[in-house]
Amino acid sequence: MERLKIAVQKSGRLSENSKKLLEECGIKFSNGISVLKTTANNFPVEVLFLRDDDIPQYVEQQVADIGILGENMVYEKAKDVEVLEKLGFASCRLSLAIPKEDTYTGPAYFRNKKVATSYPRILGEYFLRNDISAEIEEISGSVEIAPGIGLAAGICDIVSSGSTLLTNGLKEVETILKSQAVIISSRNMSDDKKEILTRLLFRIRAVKNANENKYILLNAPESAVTEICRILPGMKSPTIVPLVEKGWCSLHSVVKEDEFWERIQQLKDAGAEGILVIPIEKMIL
Ligand code: PRT
Ligand code: ZN
Repeated sequence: MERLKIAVQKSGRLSENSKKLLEECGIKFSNGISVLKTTANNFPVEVLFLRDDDIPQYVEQQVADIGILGENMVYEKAKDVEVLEKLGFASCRLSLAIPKEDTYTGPAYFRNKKVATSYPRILGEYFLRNDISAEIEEISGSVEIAPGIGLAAGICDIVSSGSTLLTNGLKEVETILKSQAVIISSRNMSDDKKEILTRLLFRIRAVKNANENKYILLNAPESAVTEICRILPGMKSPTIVPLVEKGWCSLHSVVKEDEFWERIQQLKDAGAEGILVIPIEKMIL
């Protein structure tokens, strides 16, 4: 039987979440894990462990059928692959940064200056779009030290908390790309593999929806129900169950994780009490 080959990062920032995602999809891996690949024993997939930089090329060449990696790497490598799904982890941005004591004058600041980066293609396209001629110095690691050692005037690198820039005396001045982990796929796949991929994507979306939402239960006086339903749209609309106490009911719904705190405040203001928030295991829309 054919198996869908999935490329994931061997060791790095994407590894744990990539493996966790597949496990949350109910995929179990046999114990005989070799360093390079492992086979699932309850779903027709095989996982290849690779450096993230190599994943786009391997997917293009169909060594792997799909891959999990950061959008930054997908766009930098610019291989002929398709981006199928955003996964909601490893969020970061690719930004330009300059010494913190310098005054930033807009993208023109970089005109005729040298900028160090591991992302020459994305940066080159950015300068082209902004009609800036600057020199791009490609380096593969520790980009943030380049201005300090006099190698470049500024840098273009991945930023997440910003603390690396801070400790190196740099400030972020432009965001070129926002990135998160995505699934890419080869453009040529057998019908059998496409079918496995469809089943896998169904599971991934259920896991992703569950992670992005919370189940919420609350008590409210009947007079507040209309207002609360407006705040909590739910999957279709909230479920309302009457309480034994007259004039009160319990409302059940789903709330987005990233709107959660804002919604809770609105619910309290509308008269909700006894609010319970529960993680969702899987969510199929
Ligand atoms: O060995 P391999 O080539 O597989 O791994 P790698 O070392 O090239 O990649 P890795 O594991 O560092 O990152 C993999 C992917 O994670 C990246 O391509 C991004 O999509 C994503 N990601 C998310 C990050 C970060 N956050 C991140 N903070 N990648 C790198 N960083 C680095 C950044 O380069 C800088 O040095 O962390 C530093 C900045 O972090 P803050 O928090 O100080 O701003
Ligand atoms: Zn890498």
